[in-house]
Amino acid sequence: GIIMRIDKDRIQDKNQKDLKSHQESFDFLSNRLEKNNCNVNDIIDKLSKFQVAIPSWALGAGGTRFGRFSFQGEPSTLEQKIDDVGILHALTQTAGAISLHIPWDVPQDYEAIKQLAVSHNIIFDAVNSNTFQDQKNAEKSYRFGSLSNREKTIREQAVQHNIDVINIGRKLGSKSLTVWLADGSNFPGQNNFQNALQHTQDSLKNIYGALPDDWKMFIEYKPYEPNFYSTVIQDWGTSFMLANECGEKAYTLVDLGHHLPNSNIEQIVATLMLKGKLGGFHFNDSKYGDDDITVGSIKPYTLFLIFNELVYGMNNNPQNPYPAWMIDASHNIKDPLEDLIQSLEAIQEAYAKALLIDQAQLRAAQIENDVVRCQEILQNAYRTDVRPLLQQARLTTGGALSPLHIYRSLKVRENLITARGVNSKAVGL
Ligand code: AOS
Ligand code: ZN
Ligand code: ZN
Repeated sequence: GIIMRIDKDRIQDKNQKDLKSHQESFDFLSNRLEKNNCNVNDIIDKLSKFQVAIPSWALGAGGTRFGRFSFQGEPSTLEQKIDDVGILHALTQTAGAISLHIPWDVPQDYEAIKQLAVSHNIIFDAVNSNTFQDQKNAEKSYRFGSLSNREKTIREQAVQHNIDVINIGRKLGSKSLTVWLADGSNFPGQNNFQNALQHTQDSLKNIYGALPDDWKMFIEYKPYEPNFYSTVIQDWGTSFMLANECGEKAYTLVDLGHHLPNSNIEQIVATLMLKGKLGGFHFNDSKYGDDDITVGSIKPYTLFLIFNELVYGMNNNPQNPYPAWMIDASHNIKDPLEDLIQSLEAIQEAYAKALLIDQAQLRAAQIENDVVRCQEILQNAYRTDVRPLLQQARLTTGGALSPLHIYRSLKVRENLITARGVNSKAVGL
C-alpha cells in the first residue's frame, strides 16, 4: 500500500518560516533561566530524550457504549498504525515507541513489521493482554471474570493468553507486559472478594513464571468500569501488594484516569518510587472518571505536581527503574493524531516545568518551614512559559517547531484519507 511518511528535509523546510521568532524567544528565556542557575542545555537534553509510547488503540476514534463515530482515514492494519506513530514521531521526536494490544494487533509477518518500525525509528513498548473481551473461537467466556474467575479452566485460559502475549512481544523486541484486569463485580454479593483476590494473585504468579528474565510485568489498577460495584485490582495498594507477591520484575502501573476524584496522585507516585515499584505510567486527563481526554486539558497543575515527584524520583531513587511512559487516551471527536500531538506537548511542558524547580532551594525552604517560599518555588516554575524549550529540543532532534501547524499544512489527514479511504476502520474498537 501507500506508505505515508514525513521526511526530515520537509520538516526543516517548514521550520524556516518560524525560525527567527523561535530564536528570539528561546534566547530571551534561556538568558533568564541561566541567570537563575538553570542548566538550559541539560533541560533540552532531557526533553529530547523523553520518549512516550503511543498505544495502537489511540490512533482510531474511540467511543462510548452509546456509539462510535469513526474518523476518516484511521488505520485499519497494524502496518498503518505503525505508520501513524511514525508520523507523530517525525513531527514531535517524542513518540519513539508503540504499545500493542493482543489480539487486536497480532502481526502476520514479524520481520516485515519489525523493519517497518525500524524505518520509522520506533520500538515496541509494553504488550497489552486482553481478557476483558471474549475472543473469536474462545472456549470459555470472561463474562464473570478471567484471572479471578471461580472456574479453574477459565483462569487457565486467561493465564495462557497472557503467556501468548509475552511470546508475541518477545518476537518484536518488547520488554514488558501490561496487565489491566477488568475483573470485578456488578452487584454486592455477586463475588467473594477474598476468593477473587486470591485467584488473581495465583494467576498473576503463573504469568510471572513465564516472564523472561529481562522483562517487567506492569499491574494496572482501576477503581471501577467496566464493573460498577467492585474491581479486583481497584487501587495502587492492591497492585503494589500483588506486585510484591509476584517478585522483583513485577511493578505497579499508574494510569492518571484510574483514581477516584481528588486522589493525591503525586503522593502515590512518590510512595511507589520510594519503594522502587513504579513501573509504568499512562497519561491522560479527566474531569469525572476514566474520561481519557487530552493530557493537560483539565488539570495541568496536577500534572506538573506529578512530574515534580517523577523528576524527584528519577534523581533520587535508584531503586526504581526508569518508568515506561505511555499515553492512554481516547479521541471521540478530534483527529486522533492531532489530539496525540497536543498530549505530547502537554507532557513535555509539564516535564520541562518540573525540571525548572530548584530542588536545593525547595529543600532549604522545607527545612526552614518557609511554606510560602515552598509554594513560590513551585509556582514560579509552573508560571514560566517553557514552550521555547520544547521547540528547541525538537529543533535539535530534527522535529517540527510547531508539530500541529506542520501536520495541518502538509495536509496529513487529507493524505491519509486518500491513501486509506473515507471508510477505513480501526480494528478492535
Ligand atoms: C483501561 O481503562 C486501561 O486504561 C488500559 O490501560 C487500556 O486502556 C486498555 O488496556 C486498552 O484496552
Ligand atoms: Zn491505562
Ligand atoms: Zn483507563
